[in-house]
Amino acid sequence: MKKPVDTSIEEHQSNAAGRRAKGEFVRGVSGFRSTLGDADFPAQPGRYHLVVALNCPWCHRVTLARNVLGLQNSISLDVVYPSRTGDDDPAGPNLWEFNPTRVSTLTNVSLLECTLETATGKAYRLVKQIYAAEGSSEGSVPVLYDKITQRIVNNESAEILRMLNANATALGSNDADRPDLYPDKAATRAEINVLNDIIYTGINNGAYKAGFSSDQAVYAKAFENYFDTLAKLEKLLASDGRDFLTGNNFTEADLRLFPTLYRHDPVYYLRMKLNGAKILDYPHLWRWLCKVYGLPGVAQSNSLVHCRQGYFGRSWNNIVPIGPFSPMPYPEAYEHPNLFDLRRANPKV
Ligand SMILES: N[C@@H](CCC(=O)N[C@@H](CS)C(=O)NCC(=O)O)C(=O)O
Repeated sequence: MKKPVDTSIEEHQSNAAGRRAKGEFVRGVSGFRSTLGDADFPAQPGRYHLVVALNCPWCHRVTLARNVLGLQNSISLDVVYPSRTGDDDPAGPNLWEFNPTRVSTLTNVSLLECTLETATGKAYRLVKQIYAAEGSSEGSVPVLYDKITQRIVNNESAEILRMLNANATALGSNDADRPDLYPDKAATRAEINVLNDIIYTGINNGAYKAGFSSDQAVYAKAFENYFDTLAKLEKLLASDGRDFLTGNNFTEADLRLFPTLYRHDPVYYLRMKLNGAKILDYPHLWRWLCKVYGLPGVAQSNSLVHCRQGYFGRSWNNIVPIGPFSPMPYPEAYEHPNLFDLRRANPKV
């Protein structure tokens, strides 16, 4: 019997070609789905490696997990340049490239987070070459890579983040205060699973369905679903003023919501045509966003320069919008201790 699709992880692929032909953006399914902690890939400190693009929200899930779980010293990390190769590249367009000297058109200097490829020993220029070494034609990030067997373990962010949490101690985390992102309690897991599903469909992937589909009706439906889901989450946080989506503790559900909301005001509002509202317009989601941004390791897990540089490629003439200015530039806005109260007192601030 065919395994049912877990819609908190990936999209139904039924009639994907037909839907794509009509203009719908349909995310494909990741091909590498091995389990960290199995006999083939035992959890050990120093053995595993992540390849990420900091603008990619799926990669943001795994850099967040690595940081909040205290795995920075036990899992190595390479960062690609946020814009992919152009038509003039000898290997072809739209490929993730390791290029720490490439100059950002936004900052006029190279991006200090970008690295060479350091996992395979071959110093590949392209992520695609890591896949090609295993006979795969995929090219997506994130990639969880085993430096001992020189194999890709997994390239599905939802699974990578769950595996990092489950194996954090064996992987080398000695952070006694780290959160348990998926606590072993049936009721909590059920709550997280429901949230993951609506967040993935309506928000994480929903943003792409809105911004990358070329069919007005598909866009309109995704737009509506995105803002309906935000309204639902705003209500949940407002119900008892809870800090996090499931109550007092930061879990996978919060972690999976964060990359999209972090990008919403500075990037998605414009790029994904999700201009129904800003996160600043939702007092409780804004409070939640600031709270999560302030958790140890979260601010260091990403860079808005990479996000802004990476999203406005060829279809946007490679010109990166300068704003937003109101109420203040990111990321300083997150750090403003009184912003939430200020806005409550005067909604025009
Ligand atoms: N299911 C994957 C999706 C990852 C994904 O779509 N990554 C994009 C960047 S945001 C990518 O690398 N696309 C290029 C490609 O697929 O070749 C996950 O969540 O890990």
